[in-house]
Amino acid sequence: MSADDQKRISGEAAAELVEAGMVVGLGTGSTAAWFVKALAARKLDIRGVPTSEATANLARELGIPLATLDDVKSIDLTVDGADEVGPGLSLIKGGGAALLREKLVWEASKRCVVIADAAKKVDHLGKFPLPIEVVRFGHVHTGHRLADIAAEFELLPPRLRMAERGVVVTDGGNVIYDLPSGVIAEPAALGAALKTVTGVVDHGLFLDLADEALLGTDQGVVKLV
Ligand code: ABF
Repeated sequence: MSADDQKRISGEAAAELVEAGMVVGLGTGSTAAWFVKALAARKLDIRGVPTSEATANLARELGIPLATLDDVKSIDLTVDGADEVGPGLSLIKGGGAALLREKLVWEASKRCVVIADAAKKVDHLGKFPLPIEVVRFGHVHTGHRLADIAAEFELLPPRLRMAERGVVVTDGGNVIYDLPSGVIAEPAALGAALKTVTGVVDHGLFLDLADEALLGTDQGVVKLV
């Protein structure tokens, strides 16, 4: 089974968790897109809260009624992808540059389910560079302070995320620095240290936020709790 097939079956399995009347957080990325497509096909009476403009556009195209996060008191269920699924359902997210809206939606949700292909499951976080969302104003100076934090954790300095058209800018108008780590030995300590840096909005460590993961594997969908 291809990675995309694994993403598809995990997204389709998550779509079956949704019930009529729910407010549903809609994740970002290619796995989450499979979930949104499968959810739309069910034509349930739900409201979706998108975690990115890209997901909002997809949901609109597919006819899913949308609400903003501030329109709703809480979210019943959020389904979203991840870059890495580590021990205790610790996650690295943000490869899709949507980590800030994702984390805000996750923290407003009663239940959060991660969907992913099998390769996303790792024994320890860090092979995927950790995305850090940084205010654009003075970001070069913020990047230098992030390099100091990285050195304290014996990690390489972060790199400004670029695309063909130039600097990657998030839906919120911020930039992303990616911290190559290899192994993040102390995710909670690293996350806390990053948040002390003026100019850092948030980072892609999602710790103690996921309630379960649905992994697409060659043997079918495996649930991790
Ligand atoms: C999003 O899903 C991002 O946080 C994460 O980077 C991405 C994973 O992308 P994909 O599902 O395309 O592998 O939530």
